[in-house]
Amino acid sequence: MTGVTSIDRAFQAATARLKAATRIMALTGAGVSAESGVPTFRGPEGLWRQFRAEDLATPEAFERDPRLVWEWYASRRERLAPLLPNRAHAALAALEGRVPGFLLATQNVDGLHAAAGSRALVELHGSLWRLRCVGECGQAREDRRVPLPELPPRCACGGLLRPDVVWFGESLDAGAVSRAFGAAESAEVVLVIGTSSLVFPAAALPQAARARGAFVVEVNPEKTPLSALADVSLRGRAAELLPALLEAAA
Ligand code: BJW
Ligand code: ZN
Repeated sequence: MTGVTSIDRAFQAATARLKAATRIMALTGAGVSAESGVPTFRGPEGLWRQFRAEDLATPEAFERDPRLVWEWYASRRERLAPLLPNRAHAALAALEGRVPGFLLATQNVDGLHAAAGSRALVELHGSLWRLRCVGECGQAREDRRVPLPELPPRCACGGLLRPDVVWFGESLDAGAVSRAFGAAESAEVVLVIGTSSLVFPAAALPQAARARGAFVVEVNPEKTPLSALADVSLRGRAAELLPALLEAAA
């Protein structure tokens, strides 16, 4: 069969908008790191199939059993340590160099966007590579040791250290939220890549942008709650689709 398919048309519409835009925001989720070997949360192979979120990713779980929570986070750090950014991370880092008003807001805690060279970056849910003291001093600092010397790890002040990530029921960093919503308020195009669009407030970013007329492009192999709202939903894997899209828009 010849002729232009609706997939081609969607791809071309997204390309044209991206080419013309001077303010672009990208929102990423676990799917952008899937092709680097990082497991997603939801879905058939997802982390929440093996573990209950409320047993491990809540402040109550940490209070109840810090060692159990730390065993899970330590095993994720070990699995993550040798993994590398993929072509989707690289394409987003390159886009930052071409677009003056660019911001990448990620829900990921894996550090792979920074490893790919992204600097206009907001890590909405924190980082697996930073530990924060829940004791007196309250300090957070980068710690890339794998394995950690003791579980649960302790701060120099004697307090327990926790992963500096955002658990369910916890507030996101106010500065991170305000930068991300600021970008969503002014972006002409919003790219939403590899997220199930279920977790708030991150899922509200493209909604807010769309409400004031931004063009929303979703890249995801599966349908999500955002699909009905997005101007274009490109069905496919981030590491294949995103470089092609951003190269066509260069
Ligand atoms: C591919 C692919 C490939 C696969 N290429 N794609 C409003 C309404 C309803 C509820 C709430 C609301 N506001 C707040 C809430 C409560 C809650 C919430 O949203 N709950 C919903 C689940 C209902 N939110 C919160 O609690 C947040 N805090 C907050 O709002 O504070 C204020 C407040 C306080 C008290 C009470 C009320 C409000 C905090 C949320 C923190 C989320 N934390 C986690 C864990 C981080 C640490 C860790 O890693 O352990 O963050 S949960 C987990 O989900 C993680 C992720 O960042 C987040 C999002 O997941 P993501 O990235 O979308 O991954 P998946 O697996 O869901 O999806 C992967 C996608 O990739 C899929 O679509 C695949 O198809 C796709 N894919 N291969 C492209 N190759
Ligand atoms: Zn301390």
